[in-house]
Amino acid sequence: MRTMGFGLVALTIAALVLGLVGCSAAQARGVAATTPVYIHMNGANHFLEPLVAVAPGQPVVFVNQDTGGAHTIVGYDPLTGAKNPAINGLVQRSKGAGQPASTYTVRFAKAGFYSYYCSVHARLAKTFGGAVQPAYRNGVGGFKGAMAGTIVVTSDPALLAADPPSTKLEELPGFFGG
Ligand SMILES: [Cu+2]
Repeated sequence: MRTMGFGLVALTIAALVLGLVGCSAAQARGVAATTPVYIHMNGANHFLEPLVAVAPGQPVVFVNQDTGGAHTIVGYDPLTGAKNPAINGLVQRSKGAGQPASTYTVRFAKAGFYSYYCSVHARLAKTFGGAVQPAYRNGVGGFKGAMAGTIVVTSDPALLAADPPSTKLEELPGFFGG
């Protein structure tokens, strides 16, 4: 009787441990995979979180805080330069603090690397073979880098835990600009 009781407890513990191991890092931190990860844009003409990791199905929300103009989010394959229709967004300019920001939400079912750029503030420059790299677009204000980023879709808890601290939809004063 005692032995059986112990066996039951051991089984329960094993099931709990296995259950925990099966959780994503987001779940382990108490954040569901349905909790969005945010990528913001402002007058610097940059994606402020250019590299994020999300679980399959987890929403990625692009938020435009730029009072100066619209931005696009265009997916592409760095090896071929082909467009990736899985990412194709347009976010209008913001009217400023306290006003709703324009957003674009995207989700990915499959693990992988998803590259994107803003076709208004960056261009795809040819490198070797058919490969391309986002490059600065001359005459564009803001930082002198290419407005581009990558979303890593993964179930790897270490990558998910390395995500930048998630921000929120409404933004802090001073983040607006155009
Ligand atoms: Cu842009």
